[in-house]
Amino acid sequence: MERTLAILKPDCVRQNLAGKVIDKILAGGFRIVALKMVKLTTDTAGAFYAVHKERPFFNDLVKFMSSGTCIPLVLEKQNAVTAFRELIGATDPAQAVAGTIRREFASSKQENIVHGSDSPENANLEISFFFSNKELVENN
Ligand code: FUP
Repeated sequence: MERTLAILKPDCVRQNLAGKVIDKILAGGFRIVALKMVKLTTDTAGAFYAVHKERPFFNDLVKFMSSGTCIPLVLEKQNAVTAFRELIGATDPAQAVAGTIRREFASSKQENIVHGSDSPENANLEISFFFSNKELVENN
């Protein structure tokens, strides 16, 4: 079964929206394989988003992602990567389809509540960024 990495971002946790977002994830048919709370350092956040290093928004993004608690989750479903990106909606909440998590809860392109991997290859890299194999619960 395909897996993807989600991160509930600091804006989600600060606004006490984690429960509501997890409800939507479960209602969308995803199984949670792993979940933890982390406070990223600027170095760790920068490493996670290294692909965006040259982008103008990189420094602000790193500052935001290290500004509070994040909740990374490993999710499992058929076509999990694509299905999860459909559930969360476009990067810019104003462009996100009605009913998506970002459309419902996000306030800006930066503070957009949730991350979702963009390919199965990146999902595997991002899962191992946060979780060891023994933290993935196979039979829950
Ligand atoms: P997404 O795959 O939808 O999370 O979006 P991207 O990979 O393009 O961007 C990663 C993160 O960079 C976004 F979640 C938020 C941030 N970002 C900005 O802050 N400003 C932008 O214009 C684009 C992205």
